[in-house]
Amino acid sequence: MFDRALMLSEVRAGLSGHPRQLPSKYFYDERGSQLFDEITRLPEYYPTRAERALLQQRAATIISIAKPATLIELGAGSSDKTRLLLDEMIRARPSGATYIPVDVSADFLESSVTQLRAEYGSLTTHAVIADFLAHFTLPAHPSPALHAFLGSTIGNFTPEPARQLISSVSDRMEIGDFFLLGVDLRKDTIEIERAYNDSRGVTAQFNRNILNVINDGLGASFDPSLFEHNAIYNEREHRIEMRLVSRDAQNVNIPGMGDVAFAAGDAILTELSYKYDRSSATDLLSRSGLRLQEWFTDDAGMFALALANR
Ligand code: AVJ
Repeated sequence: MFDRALMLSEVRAGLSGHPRQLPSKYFYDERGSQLFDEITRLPEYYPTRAERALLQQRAATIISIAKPATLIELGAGSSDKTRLLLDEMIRARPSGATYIPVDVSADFLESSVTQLRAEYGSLTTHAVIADFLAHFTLPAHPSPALHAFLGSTIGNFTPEPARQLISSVSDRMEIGDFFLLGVDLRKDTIEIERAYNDSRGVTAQFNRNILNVINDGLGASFDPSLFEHNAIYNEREHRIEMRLVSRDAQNVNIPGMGDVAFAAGDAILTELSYKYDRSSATDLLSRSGLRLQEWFTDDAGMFALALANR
């Protein structure tokens, strides 16, 4: 599933640095994707529900502004919320629309594309198996296109990598194309922290699963039960910081790297999840060569969809 040599070099670099960290992409093996799916249905985890409600409310407006012939979705996953956009696209263009999901997981992509083809008779689909962080070329497609990056996945990126990612989208955009970005909003710390510390402990399992993924990929000897889940909101940086904290002193063997020693209380940073407001989102877009055209939020101010163009 993950490239072994790349994983070793990233794990080696991540665990040798200060602070120790692991790349968040390693949450998502099959079990991790299942656990994330479970997270999206937790009462405390509001972002997925808030974004779906916003799309339900605003899809028609977004489509009437962008008038897309093609929808290009980065990190498409199960394309679940995407249906709300596809429905409106097809309503506006009964003669046919094109959907290009871009995702690293070939299995996931193939099954969701097969499903969509069965559901939408007039839809042309081109699955692109690629890491949206890497350089990839889009297949030829009808213009204009709506490029979508939903789910507040941008929240995982610190400012400079976030700018680079959105800039690479901007570079692929043609005149007349639009970009739709889903961001989680800054709000009461208690409410944000609750979303990452659910009462059933699903987020804790999701967090610890990254150690199973490293064990499977590298033959490492992590015992996930010896690490405690920790998620706090850093108000100054406007981000959730998720860590795994060693309960005791312990050694972990990582073939190709050797023994890594943890003292009780030593932490591994596993995820950052940045929260935005209109001004910081506008700034991110403009530093990436894009102009905010519309800013849609729900009444409770939980989540936002930013619509931008060049
Ligand atoms: C998939 C990155 C949007 O940051 O909220 C959920 C992942 N981590 N609970 C997020 C996540 C812990 C999620 N993103």
